[in-house]
Amino acid sequence: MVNLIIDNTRVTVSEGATIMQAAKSIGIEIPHLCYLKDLNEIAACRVCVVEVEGKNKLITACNNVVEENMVVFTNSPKVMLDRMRTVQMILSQHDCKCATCIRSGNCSLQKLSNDLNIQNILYEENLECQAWDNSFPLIRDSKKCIKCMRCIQVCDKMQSLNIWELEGTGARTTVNISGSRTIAESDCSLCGQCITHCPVGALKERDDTSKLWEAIVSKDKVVVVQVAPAVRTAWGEEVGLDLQDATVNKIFDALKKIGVDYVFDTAYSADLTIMEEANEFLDRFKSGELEDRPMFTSCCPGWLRFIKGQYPHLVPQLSTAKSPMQMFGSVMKTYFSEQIGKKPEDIYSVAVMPCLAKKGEREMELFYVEYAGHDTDCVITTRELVRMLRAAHINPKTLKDIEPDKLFEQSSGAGVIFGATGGVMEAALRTAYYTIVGENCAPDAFEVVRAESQDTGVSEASFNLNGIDLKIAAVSGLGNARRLIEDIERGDKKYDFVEVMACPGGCVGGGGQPIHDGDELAFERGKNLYFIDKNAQLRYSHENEDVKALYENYFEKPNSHKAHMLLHTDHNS
Ligand code: HC0
Ligand code: SF4
Repeated sequence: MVNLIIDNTRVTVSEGATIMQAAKSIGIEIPHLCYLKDLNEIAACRVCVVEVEGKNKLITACNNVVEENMVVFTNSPKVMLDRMRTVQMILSQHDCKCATCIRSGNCSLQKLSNDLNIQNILYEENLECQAWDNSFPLIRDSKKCIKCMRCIQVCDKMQSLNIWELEGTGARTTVNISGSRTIAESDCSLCGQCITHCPVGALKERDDTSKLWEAIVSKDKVVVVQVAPAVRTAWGEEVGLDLQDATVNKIFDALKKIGVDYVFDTAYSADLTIMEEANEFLDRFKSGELEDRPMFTSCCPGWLRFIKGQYPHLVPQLSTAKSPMQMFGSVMKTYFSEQIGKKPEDIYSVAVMPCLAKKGEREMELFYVEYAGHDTDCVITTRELVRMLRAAHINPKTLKDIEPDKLFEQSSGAGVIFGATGGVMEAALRTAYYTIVGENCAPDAFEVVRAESQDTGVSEASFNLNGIDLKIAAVSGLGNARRLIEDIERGDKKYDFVEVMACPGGCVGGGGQPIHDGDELAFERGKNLYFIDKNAQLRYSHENEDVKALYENYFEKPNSHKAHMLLHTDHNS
């Protein structure tokens, strides 16, 4: 252990701890912009400088380790003056139009300059504006970039995709797409992790809220909205509701209040997906098709972009099931439109998702059905939903819990846990067990596939179901997925069924979720989905009465010809 004094307080920490960690252990948050634990410890911004007795120069707290008997000052006049000058230099190269910035109120640079009482920008440089394709779901504003390098490190180290690189030198240094490509030409998975780790407004999602407002205003459109599992556990963070109050049922009420016609829970179509995917898995498993390589889940569009770009030869291993979002869109434009006496093209199908890649997924031609347009017409993120509610001055405290609309009212806890890593696998195993054994397993029989933290990013397990041995894995984060695939390809690992989610922790940690600079909330949010599952009346997808009715009235049975036409897809095309 190492003993030192920080701001006149004695502190004892483990050897190798940084000054920043030591200060944090006694409740002192040293300001910083670029630091991200284990990802970005390069002291690029120099905001975290501290004074150390006996040293002439200030040193950075994020990457200097503690020494025995060190005496550190984090807020001496010398430190604060230096920090102020540094922030003024950063502001001189930053587009400070806060009133129209998406991150206003949630910007680390804005907070820091307010805290340091900076009221003037001393030098204003002519900022260069890089060209950008604003039709792409991920948008970068080079004038707001503060060159903290977080996006580069997150994309390289966490997602293993190396989309960003540093270009230019000196004051002209900036971040751009690597290899002189445009973002659309790059292999970007659209996971959005670079956005949620950006301390300012340099990266953001394409805002699609005006399209949705137009559809709501239009008299010709019936606006039908589905809300994804992971949205319910995060939207409250943005509107100031406690976890137990921030229900999906209040989101339904809010959507109705802004003029939406029908509201549904994507957890319903997650149950439908399980019926298709679990049966597909058992068919492919029994046929011997999975002897060499596993079947991979297909519901995470960031993962789909990744496998198609990085491992195209593995695409045939994907489940052919569309994602719950796309299945619901397809059902809305066919069965549902028939039931309410409308034409498919009259339906405007919207999905509220924690995810940017879902914006890309809805545009993929492979989901396009000529007569009805795309399965999903518009995807907005959790952040966009909250912005819409704010614009409509909806007071979250006045919202009531209302049920989803008729035909698709029921959903199971198995559908809800789709939003957390391992959830799709666990839900599928509950139904696969029933199909093989003929009775239900205990609802938590497969809880070992749940992940408590991102320590390894992979959960694996083996089960014997009535004499059938199954080896499965669930992985989140694309860097972890790449390591797992390499293990499989080398023959070091063998699985029958693998779930992959692009974002650490699964959709709960999605790139469209509320941003809390530096705090990773994915696993806390995931626990909430498991809590909802535990308290749900229905815990098995195959017991969903509204899903059963859809088969009776429309699809006949899982994997029927009609189900294949509308609920499955060919990922090779
Ligand atoms: Fe997900 Fe989904 S679980 S991908 O993370 O499968 O975005 O929440 O909606 O489609 O259900 C996201 C979340 C979904 C889909 C579901 C799946
Ligand atoms: Fe990299 Fe994901 Fe950002 Fe794309 S969205 S650049 S893959 S971190």
